Amino acid sequence: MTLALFDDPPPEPRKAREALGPGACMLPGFALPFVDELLPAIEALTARAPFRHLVTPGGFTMSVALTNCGALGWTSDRHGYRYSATDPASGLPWPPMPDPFMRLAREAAAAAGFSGVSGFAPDACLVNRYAPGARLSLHQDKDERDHGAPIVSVSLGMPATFLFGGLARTDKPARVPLVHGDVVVWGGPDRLRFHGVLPLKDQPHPLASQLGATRINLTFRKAG
Ligand code: MD3
Ligand code: FE
Repeated sequence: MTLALFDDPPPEPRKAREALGPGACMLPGFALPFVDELLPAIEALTARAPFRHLVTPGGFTMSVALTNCGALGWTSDRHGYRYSATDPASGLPWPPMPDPFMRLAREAAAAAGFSGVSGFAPDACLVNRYAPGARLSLHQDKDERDHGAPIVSVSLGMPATFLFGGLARTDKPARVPLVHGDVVVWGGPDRLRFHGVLPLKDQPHPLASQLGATRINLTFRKAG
């Protein structure tokens, strides 16, 4: 039997706020005070708009399952990627953005220095669900109309390794470990950096027990 636990180096002490780039900032544990409100809201919204595995324009089925809430939702099929006001699976509008989602996104953006005129006003929240082995290959988020607004990302459940690349696909990405409750805010000069997620490990003792052997990532965007 292998106990991978003992092979890992000791964890670095975690700061309250850590710059990942000139416009990218990690807020360790920032979402923890919101978790008790986020989990039932995720349950409710996925009852209306269930997780699904989308097909990419290239014909691959994504290993990450996703759904959306808010006025716009990101979707993909053989014809391309786009934001849509309705869920293609039901023809209905996406569920509205739950209140605690919006509060968390706005507070995190403000804590990272993206307060703007009246603060971050996301109109889309993409909800990604990772089972062990699921991954997200390097990509840019550029389907949003306004690249001036930041993106707020919230990690829940099992830990993952985030890949933070450069403005060219070939730039060697940095590895950023993300755990339950971590929030990352990306904007300004870092907004169009390539990024991805390494295949999720099957961690035997997930800290966030209510989510079981899964990781959920919320990304808040101003898409329209
Ligand atoms: C870095 N999701 O859904 S969000 C995605 O963990 C996506 O599910 C990842 O990438 C996940 O598109 C991570 C983090 C993220 C979002 C936008 C970025 C990182 C970014 C834009 C620029 C640079
Ligand atoms: Fe992305």
